[in-house]
Amino acid sequence: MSTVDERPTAQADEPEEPTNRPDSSYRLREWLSRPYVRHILLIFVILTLAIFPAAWLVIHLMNMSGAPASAVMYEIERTMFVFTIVSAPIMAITATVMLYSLLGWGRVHGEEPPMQESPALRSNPIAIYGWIGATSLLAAFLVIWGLVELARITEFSNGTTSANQQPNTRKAIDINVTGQQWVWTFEYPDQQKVTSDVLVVPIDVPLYFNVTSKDVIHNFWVVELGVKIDANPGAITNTGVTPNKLGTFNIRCAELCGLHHAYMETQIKVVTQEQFDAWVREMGGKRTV
Ligand SMILES: [Cu+2]
Repeated sequence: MSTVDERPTAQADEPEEPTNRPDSSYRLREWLSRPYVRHILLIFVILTLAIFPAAWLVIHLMNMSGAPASAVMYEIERTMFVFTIVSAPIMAITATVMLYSLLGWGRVHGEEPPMQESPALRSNPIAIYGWIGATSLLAAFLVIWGLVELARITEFSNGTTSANQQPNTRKAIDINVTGQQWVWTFEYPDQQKVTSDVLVVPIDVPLYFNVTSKDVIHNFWVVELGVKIDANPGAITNTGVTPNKLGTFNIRCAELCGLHHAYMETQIKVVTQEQFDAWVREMGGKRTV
């Protein structure tokens, strides 16, 4: 009898105190009205907004040498940008809580006593289901986007079909890529086996790479075109790309392969079909079909 009488009295006397009532919206409003929550939210919004230009700047700096120079690289960059943007709020809230815990928590403001403990979230359904729901949606989005992009990139890189079996209207050019400590060599089997240490290719024509190594494992990386595949001794790996931008771009080795790994680099020159034909003739091969 006495407990029943006391409860409403206690509520009337201390309306500010969170009660045991299962009223989530009241608890949420009460939580949002606390000064430290407002500070945390402010830092969170500022950090989230700061990540957007940072993501743009990273891609801009990456592209100073001319990327994207193929549809594959365009898709890769778009994925990096979208993933950065959608995960920015999660990154920001983690950094905010860390920063506030390190720097702001337990500070004494004037006469206020320091806070003894953090607020409990475990009995707040809005916080619990909101967090589970938001992170599940985010994870599902990343998985679906990733699978769709993977399929598109596989298609743009000519999949796993060799050049002479491609359904493309324009015939692909086969290029045999050989890595060895510490140079790249390119052979054009259909252009009378012209061999070069610089990759010269015509624009808008699909390329099909047969990649191997003479010694250790290397990695054939055509930076601005978004091509990266292992070069293994005794095996051939295949990938392809269609360059869609004229210019000179970078080829590097992306697998630590010994003393001069860092200097194992050359260039890809994307030229017009006429320039390519002239180059092949100059190198001693015949005109491409
Ligand atoms: Cu290497």
